[in-house]
Amino acid sequence: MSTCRICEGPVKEFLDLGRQPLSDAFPEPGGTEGEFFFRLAVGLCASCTMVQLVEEVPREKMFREDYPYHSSGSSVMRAHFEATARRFLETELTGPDPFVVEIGCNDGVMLRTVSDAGVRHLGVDPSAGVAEVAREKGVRVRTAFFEEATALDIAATEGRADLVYAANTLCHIPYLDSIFRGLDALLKPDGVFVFEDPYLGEIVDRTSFDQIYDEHFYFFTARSVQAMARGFGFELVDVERLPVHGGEVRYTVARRGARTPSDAVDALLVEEETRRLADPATLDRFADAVARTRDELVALLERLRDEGRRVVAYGATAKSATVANYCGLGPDLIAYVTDTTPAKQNRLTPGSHIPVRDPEAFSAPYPDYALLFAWNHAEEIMAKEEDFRAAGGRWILYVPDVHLV
Ligand code: DWN
Ligand code: SAH
Ligand code: ZN
Repeated sequence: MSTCRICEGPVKEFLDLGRQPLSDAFPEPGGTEGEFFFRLAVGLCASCTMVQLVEEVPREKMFREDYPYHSSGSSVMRAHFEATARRFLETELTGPDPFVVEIGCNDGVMLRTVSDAGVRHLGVDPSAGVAEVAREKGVRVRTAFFEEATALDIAATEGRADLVYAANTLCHIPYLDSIFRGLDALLKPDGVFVFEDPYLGEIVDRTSFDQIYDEHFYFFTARSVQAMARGFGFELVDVERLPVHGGEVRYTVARRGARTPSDAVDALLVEEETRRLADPATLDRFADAVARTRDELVALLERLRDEGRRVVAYGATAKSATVANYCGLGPDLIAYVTDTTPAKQNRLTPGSHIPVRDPEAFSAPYPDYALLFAWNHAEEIMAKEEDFRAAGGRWILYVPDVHLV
């Protein structure tokens, strides 16, 4: 039994996904000796209900100079973050000389719109390569891990913030006690902290177990976020469901008593209670469903191989490291993975060592089947790759279950 990173309560493991690599470290062909592995397992805190990894990977191993993920690689995500920025400009950032800080700004996908509007902002991201790309877009960035010390320094040098925002980043940070002490120092008295991350309710509904990998340490719910916020002197005041990345929730947290919680908070809490989202039995059923998906996916891929079909994968996502390593997928079952990210191309997938090829490889010639690792971008990708299906190709999906499209 491990100890909860939030409340020190007992954490009971409910799913073991085995030995896993760093999900965003793509070795060069012939350069696989030094790969780092850890045990990927998830548990539920019996006390505060926070779902979390049982083992923590050192942050410097994951978020480095050459961190390959660029948020702007999807047109749907670019539109999502532009709309998010515009909403903030009309709501939280309307006072005199407003100031917004983004934790994990990556390549500036959200802050570029804030910068273009001439509003004072600062991104914080430890991955120097993507931070530099943000700077090229006119975004101000500090290459650093956001934590208490960083927040104190920002508050001292730039003043306090009206809004702190984090997308797909807070769930990456085990040390949330330090983050909340930092927020307390950095936010104005009525400032808010807004963050959005994959929602445990969706992960359970869709058996999207590939949301579990080294970088995703926490799997939030309204209940666990409410408990966490209270524990740190804050309060959950709003929730909003988002369709991106397979289903997320955007949480708004304020200082206790500073804002009136919306009806949406209660509604989501009641929904979670009714469906028993934090019950050990619910999570045990999820673990059974994960094993079934693995068995069905492996059976399908082995049958296609035995029939001589040509199968590739689409999108060398961080998520796919979990699928490939948990299911034992290698180059014998998947000829290559195609991906638009130059830093991933001509390298191998982490742990599973499937070659990564550029998008041109996909149509030259089209394969018989394509396993959609980037299933969260299905609409965008299927629209772009219409010719693949027109040529007789079929998509293989494993979310919410194994099926062909
Ligand atoms: O939380 C995280 C999310 C936001 O991004 C990070 N920990 C890491 C990363 O996770 P991911 O790699 O699973 O994210 P995506 O957005 O599902 O990755 C999509 C991948 O597919 C990228 O490598 C780009 C590629 N891609 C492509 O080849 N063609 C994407 C699109 C839209 C395309 O058309
Ligand atoms: N916000 C973007 C990026 C998500 S990827 C989006 O939604 O697409 C997660 C990002 O968090 C990476 O760029 C990583 O470098 C950054 N990150 C990880 N730990 C961090 C920390 N402690 N402080 C700030 N950024 C962090
Ligand atoms: Zn706990």
